[in-house]
Amino acid sequence: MRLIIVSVDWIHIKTILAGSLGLLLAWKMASKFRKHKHRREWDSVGKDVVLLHQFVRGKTCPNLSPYALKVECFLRLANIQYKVDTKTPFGPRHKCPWITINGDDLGDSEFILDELSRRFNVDLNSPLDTQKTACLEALRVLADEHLFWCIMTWRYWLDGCRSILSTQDFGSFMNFMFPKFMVLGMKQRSQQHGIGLYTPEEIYQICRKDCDTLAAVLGEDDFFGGEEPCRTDCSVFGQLAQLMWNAPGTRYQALVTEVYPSLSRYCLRMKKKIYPDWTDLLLPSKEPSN
Ligand SMILES: N[C@@H](CCC(=O)N[C@@H](CS)C(=O)NCC(=O)O)C(=O)O
Repeated sequence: MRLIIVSVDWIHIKTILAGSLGLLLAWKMASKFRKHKHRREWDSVGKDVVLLHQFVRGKTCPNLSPYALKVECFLRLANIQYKVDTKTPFGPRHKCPWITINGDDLGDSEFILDELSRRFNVDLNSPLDTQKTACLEALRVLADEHLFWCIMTWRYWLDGCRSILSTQDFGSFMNFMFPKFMVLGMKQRSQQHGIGLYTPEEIYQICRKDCDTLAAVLGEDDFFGGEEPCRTDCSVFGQLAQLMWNAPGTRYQALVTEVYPSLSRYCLRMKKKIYPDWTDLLLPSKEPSN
């Protein structure tokens, strides 16, 4: 009798193992097939056409990722033909944005701008002298690597994702789930980074100081590049646009609209110059947009 039970159990185990293996194989084949399908789609955009992989458009600003806006601004300023994919926003290093060009996948906004400048022989900083270019590179680092952390720490942790959800259209399931993993995730990441060890007031003051610096460097100029936007403008605009359009009714938005109004005028100037189709790009919204 005991022997029969043992052999029946063994049959069960074998069936379960075979089933799991079958499922694993099917899943692997499906993901391989999906990758091939994506690859075919990505490579079909045409020679020298950039495919920009990024998050879906928002209701008040074309993207919630400052780096996606940065790359898109660059593509537009450099007159590089591009298309947008929002189905696969995460690429190399699991970051957004990334691009595909002529079959090559490239990640990291700064590396992307370097590579596109090389391939298309464009230099948005060409009118600037070496010293000005170097100072603007320092400002770019302030925007991409410092201001970014203030904004993200506030947006996803301190603000509990409230403002950002009001400017996006994620659907009710994601509206419910998003804060559940983002708040804790951002808290951990910003604490590991260091900025999350400050109080909310200190983080606001750090953000304010960055805006103070940006406003001082901009001065009376139209753009950071002077009369025309340069490469740094893409980075700075990407970050400031998050305060201007993706933080409605908050003191973070007021940093550009009230404390440093020259920055909101700058954002509007960039919007007008680079995004004449801004409103068409946005998702339908009941909120009035600037
Ligand atoms: N240094 C990267 C940063 C990109 C980045 O951090 N993107 C964010 C979205 S704004 C992202 O993908 N975050 C997902 C994650 O870090 O897990 C760049 O310049 O592209």
